[in-house]
Amino acid sequence: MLPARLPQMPEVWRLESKPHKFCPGCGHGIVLKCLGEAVGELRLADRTVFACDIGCSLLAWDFFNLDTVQTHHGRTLPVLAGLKRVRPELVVVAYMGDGGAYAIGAQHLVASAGRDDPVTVIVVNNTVYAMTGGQMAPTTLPEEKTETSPYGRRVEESGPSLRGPELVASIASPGAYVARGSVARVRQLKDFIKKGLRAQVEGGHLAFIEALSTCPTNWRTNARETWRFLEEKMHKHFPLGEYSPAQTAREEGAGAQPARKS
Ligand SMILES: Cc1ncc(C[n+]2csc(CCOP(=O)(O)OP(=O)(O)O)c2C)c(N)n1
Ligand code: SF4
Repeated sequence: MLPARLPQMPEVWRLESKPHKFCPGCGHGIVLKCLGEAVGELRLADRTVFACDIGCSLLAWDFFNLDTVQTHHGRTLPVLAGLKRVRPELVVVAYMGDGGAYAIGAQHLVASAGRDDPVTVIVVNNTVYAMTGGQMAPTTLPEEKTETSPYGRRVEESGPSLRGPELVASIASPGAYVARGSVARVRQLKDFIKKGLRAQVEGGHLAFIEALSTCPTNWRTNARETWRFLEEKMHKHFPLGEYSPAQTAREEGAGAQPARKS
C-alpha cells in the first residue's frame, strides 16, 4: 500500500526515469535530491545545464527535467567551462565522483580553480571507484579495505587520502565558494549547494562542493555499518564546513593554509 502522503519531490524531478538505478542505500540519490530542490527554489530550472561524469554519477544522466550532457571520465569540468564561455547566461553544474574529480580529472580541477571558471562543481566522495567494483581511490581512508587494498590502504605506499575542498581552497580565487557536506546532514548539504549556485549566478565564480556519500555495495556494509562508516570514520577524516580560499596563496604564490569557516 502506498503511504498516505507521498514525499515531495523537486519540480525538476523527471518521473519517467524513476525509480532510479542507484543501489539501495546509495548516497547519490540524496545529493541529487538536494541539487534538484536547490535549482527549483532558486528558480534556475529553465537555464541550468546538468553534466555528469563517468562512474555511478552517469546513472543520473536522465534524472532531471534539465538539459543534460554526459561526458568522459574526469572531463566534465572542462566541458562545462567551455559551455559557460560561449553561453554565459546558462547555469552549469558538474556532477562527478571522487575518482573522476581527483584522479583522472585532477588536472582540470586544478586549472579551473586557478582560472576561477564560473561552474558549480559537486563531487560525490564515497572513498572508492564505485562503478568499476570498489577499487582504491584518491580518497580511500588510511587502513580502509578495498578491492585493490585488501589489507587496508597503507599510507606509506599510497600516500594519504586526498582532501578535495582543502586542495581547491588553497588555489582558488578569493571569490570562489568551497565547502564539504554530507548525505548525513541533508539541510546543510542543500544550503551549501544553494550557495554554490549563487556563487556562479550572482558572483561569476567557481563553486566547489564535496558531498560525503555512501556506497554499501562496495563497502559491503549493512545499513547500520554504512551509516557508522560515514558518520564516524569519514566525518572525522573529512571535516564538514565551508572553506575560505587562501587569498595570500593566490596573490603571493605562497602556500597559505585555507581556513575552515564553519
Ligand atoms: C578514461 C577512462 N578511464 C577509466 C575508465 C573506467 N572507469 C569507469 S567508472 C570508473 C571509476 C569511477 O569512480 P568515481 O569517479 O569515484 O565515481 P563513482 O563510481 O564512485 O561514483 C573508472 C575507473 C573510464 N571509463 N574511462
Ligand atoms: S555501486 Fe555504490 S555508488 Fe554506485 S550506485 Fe551502488 S551504492 Fe551507489
